[in-house]
Amino acid sequence: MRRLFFFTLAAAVFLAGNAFCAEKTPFYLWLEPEWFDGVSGNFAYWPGPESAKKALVHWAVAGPGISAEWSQGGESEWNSMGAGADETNAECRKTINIPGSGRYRIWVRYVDHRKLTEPFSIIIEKNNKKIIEREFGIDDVVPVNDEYQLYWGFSFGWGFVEGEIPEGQAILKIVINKPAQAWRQIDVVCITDDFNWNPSGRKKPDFAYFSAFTLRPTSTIQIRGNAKSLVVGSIWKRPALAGRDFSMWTGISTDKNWWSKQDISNLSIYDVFLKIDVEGTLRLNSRKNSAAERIYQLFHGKAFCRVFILEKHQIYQKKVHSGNILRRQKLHFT
Ligand SMILES: [Ca+2]
Repeated sequence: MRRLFFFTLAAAVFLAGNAFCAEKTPFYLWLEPEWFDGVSGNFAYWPGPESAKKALVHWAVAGPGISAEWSQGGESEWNSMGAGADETNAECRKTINIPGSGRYRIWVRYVDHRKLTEPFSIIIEKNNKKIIEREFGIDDVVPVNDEYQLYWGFSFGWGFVEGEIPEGQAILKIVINKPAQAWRQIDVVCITDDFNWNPSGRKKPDFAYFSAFTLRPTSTIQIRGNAKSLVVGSIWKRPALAGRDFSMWTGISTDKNWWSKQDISNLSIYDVFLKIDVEGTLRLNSRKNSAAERIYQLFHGKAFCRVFILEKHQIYQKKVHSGNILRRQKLHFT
């Protein structure tokens, strides 16, 4: 179940050509060896010396790393694979597809122990014949006085081997056939025909479209266009509604008989409010004033924030502090 946490079996990065680049598009095949056939179980060096030496006769999933790995940016796709220092017989493999015959560089990211060996071999086979083979872990790929080497005694580093590979299927193997002075731990293999690419940490190669970011226009006018035909304010001004920039719609009385009796040309908004003051509060409290004056007083009173809540075509007057307004879900205005 642990493998459910891994993102991919192997990440193959095929970069398509683009219209802006006349050069051949590089090929990168990024592989996570912890998913290769022949890798099983778990390996960890951090429980102690015995754990770091133990031989299992196979590669095992290592990680996720703890402080040492995380301080170096972590392992690609969360995990790596490992084998103990006493291991002498372990092999894992992956079938790969090479897009065209030619020369390729096979990069491998692995743990390089300071002043200790960690031998393993990268092998490419075609039709059961070895066409590329190189042993890693004898020579250093990280300077012995690298900061991580000095702090942890080991660190991830990249090494590579080059060779001719025919188009089509081939087998990539990672093999241990001898003991080491320290455990073996491998994170990534990347096969590429881009000899200018230098890996850094667990960072994958850039996608081809990234190269478009460096393009610069030959003419500023062509890119920016021409705004001479634009009139400032002509396209972002909101259309008026009933002659206003903003209006709040609200339900009012639907009493047909009442509306039929009204002189619409002289009807004020205050008269409408008064009509639908179903609780009669306005009439009870303000009999000495005109409807307009009563509504004005109501709206502009300082002691309370008065809120009308519309519900089923009726308006109820409430005396509430302004802080309570948002607790009422009905439409309101002050
Ligand atoms: Ca990995």
